[in-house]
Amino acid sequence: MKRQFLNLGMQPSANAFLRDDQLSEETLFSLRMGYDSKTSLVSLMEFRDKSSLFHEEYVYISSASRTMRDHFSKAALEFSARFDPKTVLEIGSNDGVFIDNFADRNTVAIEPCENFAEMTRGKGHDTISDFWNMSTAEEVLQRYDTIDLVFAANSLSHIPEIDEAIRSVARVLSDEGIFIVESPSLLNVMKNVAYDQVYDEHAHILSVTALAALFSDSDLEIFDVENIAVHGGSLRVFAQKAGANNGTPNSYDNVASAISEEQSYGLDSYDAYVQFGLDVERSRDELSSLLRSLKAAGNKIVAYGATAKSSVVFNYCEIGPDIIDYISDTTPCKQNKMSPGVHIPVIPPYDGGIPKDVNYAFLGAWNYESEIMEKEQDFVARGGRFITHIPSVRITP
Ligand code: DWN
Ligand code: SAH
Repeated sequence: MKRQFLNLGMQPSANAFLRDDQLSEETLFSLRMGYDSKTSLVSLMEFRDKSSLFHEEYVYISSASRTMRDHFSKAALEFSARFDPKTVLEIGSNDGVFIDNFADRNTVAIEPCENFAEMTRGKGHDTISDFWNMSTAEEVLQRYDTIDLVFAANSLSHIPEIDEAIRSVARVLSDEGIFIVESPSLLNVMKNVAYDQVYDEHAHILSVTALAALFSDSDLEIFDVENIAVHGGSLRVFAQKAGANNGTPNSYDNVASAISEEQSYGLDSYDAYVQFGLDVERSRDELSSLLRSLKAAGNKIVAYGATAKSSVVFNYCEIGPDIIDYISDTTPCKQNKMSPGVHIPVIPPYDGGIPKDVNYAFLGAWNYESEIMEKEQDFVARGGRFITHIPSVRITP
């Protein structure tokens, strides 16, 4: 049974950027997260209907940042060298940023959003435009005997029926096949008070502890874990069929130490989540008062990156266009729309970077802080400053 520990109030869908004629149709829902002590899984108290979130107008483009393009091409090289898979299947392939690196192999892309599915199909990848579940797995098995490598980056956490999704992976995996999951780590979310990873698309926030139990129900086992920097600190978990032989003594040590680190932090007890809830309220109060006092002192404040995360922050902290003039974002289909809930205008970035009249830019895309700092050196050089709430509310540099 899930026990609630976080209530982020009434929130819009985090990626539902609105045209003017859609403003009156917007609906809000209660965004709450809970912890299930039986499964160790942290999940939304109520799941949203997945076809209302992932459809042909879905706006998040994985290739939008250099950081993620580089991350996925490096990952593909590493996996090829380490496992040499003949068949690669990706769950939540988006615009193909990962799977495109496997042009020389048999590839299957699973992507429910038709706008993105068309892109991978167009590049020659066998693409199934549907949600990953047992029936999609059976569809795959009509075309391939088995799959050597299944990759799910920032997608397994999006699937309410996560147990069926994992069972479906076990169904297609070859005997020595590998299942690699990347996902923001619950431990880092809690350490960094990154409550903005909690929104309608994220049905769960994953830990090694919870994954180990879920995998074991499908006769899979984790044989390695890496901590990776993307999305504010993510896990990369490697699983195989129980008894397969892909691990090394060192890799099994990584698994044991990741689980013991999570337990030392208290991820297996409700108390740690209660503390997280209090940390979140403090973060909200600090950010809200910082932004309001800077604005009252006559500063011009904008936001950088119309992320799903920033939708959560602005709605939870009640920060609207009276404080933030606009959000700039490179994604064409978010531009010239209003941000969900609080309705801050989203505009394309200005040529030449953040304009001279801006004093502060809130980092909606705080997970790309170094990429953004590099691009916006002129802003910083003339005294402009960024604001972020991660890992604590601060002005930088
Ligand atoms: O899990 C998810 C992750 C992978 O992506 C999805 N549920 C939704 C989405 O979450 P997000 O919107 O918080 O993701 P990002 O990757 O933090 O989004 C970055 C946004 O910032 C993009 O819209 C592009 C934009 N951006 C920009 O305008 N200028 C990014 C950079 C680096 C920039 O310089
Ligand atoms: N893997 C990419 C995209 C992450 S965004 C990356 O890491 O950048 C989440 C993606 O998962 C979206 O493209 C979404 O359409 C997809 N997705 C959501 N639910 C899914 C499901 N049940 N099965 C397969 N893909 C899903």
